[in-house]
Amino acid sequence: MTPTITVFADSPDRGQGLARDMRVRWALEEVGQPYDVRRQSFAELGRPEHLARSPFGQIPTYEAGALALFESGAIVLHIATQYEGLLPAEPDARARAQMWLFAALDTIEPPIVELFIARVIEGDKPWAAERVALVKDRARHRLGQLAARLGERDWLDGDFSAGDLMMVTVLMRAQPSGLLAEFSSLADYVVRGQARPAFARAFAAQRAIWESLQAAG
Ligand code: GTB
Repeated sequence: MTPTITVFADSPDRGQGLARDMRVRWALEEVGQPYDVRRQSFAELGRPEHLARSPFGQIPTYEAGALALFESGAIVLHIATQYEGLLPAEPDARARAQMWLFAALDTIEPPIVELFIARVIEGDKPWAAERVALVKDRARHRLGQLAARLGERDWLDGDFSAGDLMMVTVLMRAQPSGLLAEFSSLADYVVRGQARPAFARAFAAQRAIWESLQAAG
C-alpha cells in the first residue's frame, strides 16, 4: 500500500528542505517505499479534514490504509520499524539508534527552533538582538556536546540509522544562522547525510514543488 504524506503547498523555506516533511520523505526514500503527497495550503491546515489528520493543524502527516499518524518523529520511527534499512537488527544497537532519534527531537531540535524563532519570527522586536545571543549560546552548548560525542565517527552509533537521519535534518535548521558552521565535524556530518542518494531524491521532490510555483509565477 502506498502511503500518503502531507506537505506544505507553498513552503516558507522556499524549497530548502527545512520543513519537517523532508525527514519523512528521506526515510521513505531510504527504505525504498514510494509515497503520494497531499499538498496543504496554510488555510487548508486549519480545516476539519486536516485537523482530523493532525490535531495541531500541521504537516507532516502519514496515512497508510487504516493507520493515520502525525508527528514527524512517530512517522519516521514507524517507517524505520515497518521497513528494513533504518534500524539495526541487534536489539541494543536498535535501542541506541532510537535513542538518537529522540535526542535529535528532544534535546537538539528545541534550542535550534528557539533560535529560528528569535531570529526570524521575533527578529523585529526591540529585544531581539539580546535574545538571539542568549538562545544562540544555548544551542551552541548543545551542538558542542553533540560534536564531542560524534568525535571522528561518520555516524552517531555504528552504521547510518534513523537516529542520524533525524539528527541531520535537525542540524540543517542550524545552517541559516551560521551556527552549524562553528562545528566543522557536525557540518561535515550533515554533508555526509546529504550525500546519500535517498536524501538527494527526497530533497529534489520537495524542491520540485517550490520550482513549479516559481515557474507558474
Ligand atoms: N512536532 C511536529 C512534528 O515533528 O511533526 C511539528 C510539526 C511542525 O512544526 N510543522 C510545521 C507546520 O505545519 C511545518 S515544519 N507549521 C504550520 C503550523 O503550525 O501552523 C516547521 C518549519 C516551518 C518553516 C520552516 N522554514 O521556513 O524554514 C522550517 C520548518
